[in-house]
Amino acid sequence: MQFNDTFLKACRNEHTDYTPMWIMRQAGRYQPEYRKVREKYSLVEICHHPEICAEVTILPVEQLKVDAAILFSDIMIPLDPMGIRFEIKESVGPVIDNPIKTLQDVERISEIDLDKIDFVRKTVQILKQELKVPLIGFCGAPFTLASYMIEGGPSKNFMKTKTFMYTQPDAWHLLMQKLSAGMFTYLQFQVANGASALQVFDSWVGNLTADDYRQYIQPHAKALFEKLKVLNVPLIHFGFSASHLLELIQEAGGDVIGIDWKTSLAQAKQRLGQNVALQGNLDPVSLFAPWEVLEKKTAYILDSIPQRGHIFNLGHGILPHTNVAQVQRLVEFVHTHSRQP
Ligand code: 1CP
Repeated sequence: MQFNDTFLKACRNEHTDYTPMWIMRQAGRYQPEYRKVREKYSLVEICHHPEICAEVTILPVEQLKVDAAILFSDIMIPLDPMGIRFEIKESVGPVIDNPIKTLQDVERISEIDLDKIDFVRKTVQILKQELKVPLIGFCGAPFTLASYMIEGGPSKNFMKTKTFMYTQPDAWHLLMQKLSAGMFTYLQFQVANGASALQVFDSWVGNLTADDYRQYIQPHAKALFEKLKVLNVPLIHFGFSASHLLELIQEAGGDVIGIDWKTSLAQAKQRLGQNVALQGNLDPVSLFAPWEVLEKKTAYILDSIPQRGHIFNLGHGILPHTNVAQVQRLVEFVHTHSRQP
C-alpha cells in the first residue's frame, strides 16, 4: 500500500482528490477493542508500553480508514517529566497531586526531561514504520495545561485559573513561558522521531474573553507557534467553543485552524480568509442521529466551504457510546461525497 499524504496536502491548502478526515479522540472508549485493552492497562500504562500504544494508535486507522493517525497519549503525559505529578481518574479526567498556588510552585517546575518519556520516542518510531498515513503529534496548549495544574482537575468556570492570572500576573507569565518552552521541546521530539503534523489543543481557552486571551495567552501561544515553524510540518491550532477568539487564535499561529462544532464553518472561512486550511466540525452527538440525518449534516458541512484546504473532523472528541459502524459509514461518505470528478 502506498503512503496516503492527502491529509498533509490539505493542511498545506493544496489540491486533493477528496476531503481527508480523522477524528479527535479516534482511539478511545467507543471501540470494543480499546475497551478490551483498558481492562488490562490504565491509560498511562498504555502510553508506557510502546507496542501496545502503537497498536491502539493504529486501530482506528485500520478500522475507520481515516487519513491520519494521532499518537495515543494524553495532554498530561509531558507534565510528569516537568515534575508535575498527576493521575487520570476514571470518569473524571486528569487530577493533579499538588495544584499550583504560588510563584514558588511555578519556579519549581523543571525543564522537560525527555529521557523520562523515552516510551514516546519508541512508540513514534514504531508508528513511523507501520503507518501508511501521516502521524499527528500533539500537545495541550499552555492555557489548557495550566488550567489543570491550577484547578487540580477538570473545571467548569476556571475560577482558580483566572484568579491566579489576575492576581499573580508575573507567576502566570512565568508558568506560560515554562509550558510553552516545554511543549516546544516535546513537539520537536515527536517530529524528530516521526510525527509529520502537529496539533495544539487549547481545549478550554474559549472560556476567556478576547481581551484576556490577548493579554494573558496570545503572546505565549505566538511564541510557541513561531518556534514550531522551524520544524517544517503542518501545525493545527484548535480551541473549543472559541468562536469569539478565532481571529486571535489564527494570529497566534497555525497552518490549519480547528473549528469546534458550535461555530459555522462557512463563517469561519469568511473571517479567516481563503488561504488558511480549516479542520472540522461535525457535532459529535450527530453520530447518534439516524443515518439520513447524519448524512444531511455531513453533506452540509462538506458543501459549505471549498473542498481545497478542508480536513473533515468532529468539532470535538468522539463520545464513548458512539457506534463504530456509524463512524465507518461517515468516513466512507465524506470520502465519496467530496471526491472531485
Ligand atoms: O481510557 C480512558 O481513560 C478514556 C478517557 C481518555 C482518553 C481516551 C483520556 C482521559 N485521555 C484519552 C486519550 C487522549 N487525550 C488522546 C488520544 C486519543 C485520540 O485522539 O485518539 C488525546 C488527543 C487526548 C487529549 C486531551 N486530553 C485533551 C484535548 C482534547 C480535547 O478533547 O479537547 C484534553 C482536554 C485531555 C484531558 C483529559 N484526559 C482524559 C479526559 C477524560 C480528559 C478531559 C477531562 C475534562 O473534561 O477536563
